[in-house]
Amino acid sequence: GMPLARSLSVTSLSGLEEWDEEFELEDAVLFEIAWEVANKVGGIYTVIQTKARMTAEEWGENYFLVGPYVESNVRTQVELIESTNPVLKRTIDKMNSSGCKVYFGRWLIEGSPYVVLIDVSFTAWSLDRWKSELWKLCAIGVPWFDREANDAVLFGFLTAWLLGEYAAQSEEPPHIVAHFHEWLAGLGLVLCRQRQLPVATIFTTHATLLGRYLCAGNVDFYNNLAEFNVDKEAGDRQIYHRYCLERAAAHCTHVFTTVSQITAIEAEHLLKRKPDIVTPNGLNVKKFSAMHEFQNLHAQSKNRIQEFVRGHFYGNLDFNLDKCLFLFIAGRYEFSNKGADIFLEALARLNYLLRVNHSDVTVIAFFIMPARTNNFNVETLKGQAVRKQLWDTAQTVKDRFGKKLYESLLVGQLPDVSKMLDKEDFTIMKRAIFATQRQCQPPVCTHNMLEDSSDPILNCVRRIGLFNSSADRVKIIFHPEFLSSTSPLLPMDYEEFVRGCHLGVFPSYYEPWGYTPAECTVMGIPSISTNLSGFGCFMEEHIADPSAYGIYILDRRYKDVDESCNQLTSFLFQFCKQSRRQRIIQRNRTERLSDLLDWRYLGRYYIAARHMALAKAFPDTYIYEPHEPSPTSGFRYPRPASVPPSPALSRHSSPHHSEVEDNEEDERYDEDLEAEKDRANIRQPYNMPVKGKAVLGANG
Ligand code: U2F
Ligand code: UDP
Ligand code: G6P
Repeated sequence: GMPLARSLSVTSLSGLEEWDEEFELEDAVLFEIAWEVANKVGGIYTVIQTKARMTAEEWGENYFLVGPYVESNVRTQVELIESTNPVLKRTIDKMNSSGCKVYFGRWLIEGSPYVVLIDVSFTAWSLDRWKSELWKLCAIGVPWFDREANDAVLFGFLTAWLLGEYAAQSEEPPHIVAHFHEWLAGLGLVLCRQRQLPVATIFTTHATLLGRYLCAGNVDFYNNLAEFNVDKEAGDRQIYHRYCLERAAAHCTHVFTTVSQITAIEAEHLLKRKPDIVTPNGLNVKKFSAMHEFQNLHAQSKNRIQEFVRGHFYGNLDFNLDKCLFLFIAGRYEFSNKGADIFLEALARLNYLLRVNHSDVTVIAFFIMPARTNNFNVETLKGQAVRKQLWDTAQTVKDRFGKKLYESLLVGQLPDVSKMLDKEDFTIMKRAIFATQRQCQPPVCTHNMLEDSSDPILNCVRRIGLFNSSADRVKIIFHPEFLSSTSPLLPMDYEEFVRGCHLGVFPSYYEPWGYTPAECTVMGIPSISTNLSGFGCFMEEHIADPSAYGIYILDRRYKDVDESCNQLTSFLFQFCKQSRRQRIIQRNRTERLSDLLDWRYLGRYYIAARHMALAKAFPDTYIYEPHEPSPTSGFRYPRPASVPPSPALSRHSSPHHSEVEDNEEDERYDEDLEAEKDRANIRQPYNMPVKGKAVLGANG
């Protein structure tokens, strides 16, 4: 028979509560179904890819991810094999002999989980038949021109077919858990229920369709949540059929979950069902054996960003790169949902503050948001070419210099320094300098934009007038493409880039979770998020003094835009006033929060959701008893033992400060002591009032 899957017991995570689960999974099998399995589109890919190792450890041979077959993805990330599970093998063979194309393999990521990949276009001949079945069944009409919705129909019917066939091929009635993510995968769930398959279903939504659309428009979203006429709003935006698919999945499922409290409240109003449990997003945290390795990585990556900046600002390098701070915003290009609008406005105000205070700090703000482009622009490429040329020139002169030095030493003489550089050396250097003079200012945008005149970032930059001129203390670089280590311009992958920056800025208005600040945190890079993002609320709930840990949470809920913008400006200005030493200390604190975001800790919510679903679908076999109190309620990181690294309060801002600024041995020692004290505190966590179940809080 099949090996029994065992439940995982969550072991010690430096002070975080342990949680032993005594739940026998028996012979259950888990299918996790999403359009982003081995297929990177956005944040759901990150959820599935980072969670795989932990889920595979728990479910072993009984865990299968189900996604679309995309040839280019399979070529690079999947090893196709035969299924060793006889029931699944029969299932796939049967489908393949009935006009489907279903593949089986191992996804080559940590945990190497099994994947079942379905070629939806191969079965496109069934689309019309399935659409009319859908119409008869639940009166959802999918228009022919909506490509994504068509894919959702095909994927839905095919995944339900897979699960139904698996049940039919099993000798004994199986216990199947099927976890569906997002509306694109939701139809499979609806069909499982309608066909009364022996499947315990979970639906996780990572945002709501209506929420995304309403927020992107000009709507006071959070104050009107209860008021929206959902059908009309969906209809007005031509997404009524998608909305129906999403809402049907949310209502049909045994267990409904979403990624944060704030999205739970949104779902309750817009989808008309309260989630049963919140399943926050975790990460697969890498631990380095050397405590300070992440600090070294910061320094290395920062050097590479500095090289890029040297090229980009050639001819205008009149600022001190060592006093230059790198800020960035990254993600899907939703100008106001992601808060790029107030970031730009705050940068304009920061520029003013730094100028009137005669600050020697220069801020470079990177915008990494993909837009339609026609490749890199000439001026930007030229910058890097010029840098290379100057570098080569310096090397040439250095070699000539070295040779003369050597000759001189060979004859037993100290060199005559005034003769080490001759006329030719000067000519070479002058020529290089002449060739690199520049008439224009360093470009704001690295690419040729297809919609240059209507682009929201560029238009905002035009309005606030931040054009990278010498007088500006704040410079802007818009890179409208995701980063890649093969880029000729900035050859770094995203993770390396984040490590090299000083602060991630994510002032989102609509953000169900927000992986970007979480990723910063586990790499020890401070970030700004908001109390309208799932991540921000989660951190606020779990840390007594978030900003001391480099987690700045902007108030966008109780403040109007202008007030929020002022607060953001003040965060940025305070950050600019920190010394290097303070930044190092703060990064150490930020990194110490990693355990809180690790799947080894947050995975327990997914585990709970599965147990709830099994108990609901198979009450004779499974019983679910909720934890009392709920799994993570009450845990809080204490205020750091030493003074927060705010410039005004820090014990380090003594008059001798600048002399000791770079003495790192010293502060590492301090910081280790501090960490020791913090750990001691964590063992006796604050006694937080328990807010009932870890489901829906009252803070809406
Ligand atoms: C929702 O999805 P999103 O697609 O908006 O996801 P984000 O959380 O903003 O994550 C964006 C991902 O893109 C990655 C980055 C993140 O994993 O590392 N990325 C990249 O690969 N290269 C780059 O140059 C820049 C970014 C929802 F809106 C979010 O709130 C939820 O967090 C998410 C998952 O539940 O779903
Ligand atoms: N480097 C640089 N700019 C360039 C090319 C190289 O700053 O345009 C750096 C590179 O990152 C490396 C160093 O210069 O840190 C060169 O070291 P390498 O070992 O390649 O050469 P060496 O200095 O030993 O001749
Ligand atoms: C890390 C490195 C240090 C470096 C520092 C720079 O801590 O280990 O060697 O001095 O980063 O910090 P900064 O915030 O100025 O980039």
